[in-house]
Amino acid sequence: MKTINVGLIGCGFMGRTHSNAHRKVNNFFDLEHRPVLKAICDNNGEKAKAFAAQWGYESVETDWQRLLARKDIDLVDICLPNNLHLEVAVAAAKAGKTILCEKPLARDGKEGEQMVRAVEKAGVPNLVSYNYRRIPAVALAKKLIDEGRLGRIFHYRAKFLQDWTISKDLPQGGDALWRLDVKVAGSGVTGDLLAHCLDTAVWLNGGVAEVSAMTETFVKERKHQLTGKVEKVGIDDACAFLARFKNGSLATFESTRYARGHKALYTFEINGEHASIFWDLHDSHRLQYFEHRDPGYLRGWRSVHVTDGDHPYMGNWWVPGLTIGYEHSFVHQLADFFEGIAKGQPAGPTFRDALETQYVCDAVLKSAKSGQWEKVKAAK
Ligand code: SOE
Repeated sequence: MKTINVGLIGCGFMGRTHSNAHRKVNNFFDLEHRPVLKAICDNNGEKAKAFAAQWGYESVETDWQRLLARKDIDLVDICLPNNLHLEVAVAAAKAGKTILCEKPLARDGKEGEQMVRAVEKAGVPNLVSYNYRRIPAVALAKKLIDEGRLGRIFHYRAKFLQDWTISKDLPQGGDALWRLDVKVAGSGVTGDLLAHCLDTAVWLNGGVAEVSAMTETFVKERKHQLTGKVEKVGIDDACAFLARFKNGSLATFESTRYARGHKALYTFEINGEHASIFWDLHDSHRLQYFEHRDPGYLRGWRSVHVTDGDHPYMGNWWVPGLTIGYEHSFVHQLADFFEGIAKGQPAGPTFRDALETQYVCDAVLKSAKSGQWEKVKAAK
């Protein structure tokens, strides 16, 4: 078995999800590669040390450039805030490292383009962590669509609702709250949550041609955790947009961090000529499927419990009927990434695939400003 020495940068929530996946992947998937937790890097040395002890990293770095200079690091896992993705990924590509980068690819398409150029010039394997496409029920939706069961697609509908930023006393910026600081995050719910919806949507239903969007920032000023000053809030707290897919289907997307009672309500529905599919993250093992070609007296929404051995990924886990959860989507992502490397058939979304999502986000934010329909930049 070939070892892949991992240098992971960032000890936050995503650092944990990725570390957990590195630790588990070989227990459940038969792979040519085995990740070794070589180094954890965070500019806060104490935090990095504690993280290393908790997750079993062999060494600690406090400077990502030193990490990249290390010859014993094969894979750089970027779990940093969005404003650092560009610089770190470009340097990692130049250093010849394999790269796993947390979503979104970047703050905008311009940054994303530079990242795509860097990994393609260096010829290094690369993947962006849009984990929801690797939830078994979502992967089953992809299979059903690819089998042509839905026929012509008419509609796509997605939303991602949260409620954690409603308090006007919540500061912006710094650890855990950088998602509220536009300079760091690039945007609010558009880049953070709608990017997830878009990754799934483009994967399931193809490219988006044009969008018409509205955004709102409900709390206009917040204290900045790092400067201590009250500063203007530059992110979109909520965003809703209409879209036309290249295949002619119509779509609505909505996201907010102001939907009281909703913590992570990601749902999507796709309606075709013959069948429809609905999925809900809060009931993540269920795939709702309606098949119009069933005999009339039997027609109805089926609720498929996606836990059987022949369902995507599930044969690698327990026995039929037993569930897995959010964390496992990251394990699947790593298994697919390593399998792609072994077979020379890159798993998606590569940086280039994720650039397409970035272009849609750019068009959404542009449309919210212009008040016009905006075309999505064509991805090559
Ligand atoms: C934001 O609260 C967040 O953590 C996103 O950044 C993640 O990508 C999403 O999966 C859950 O919500």
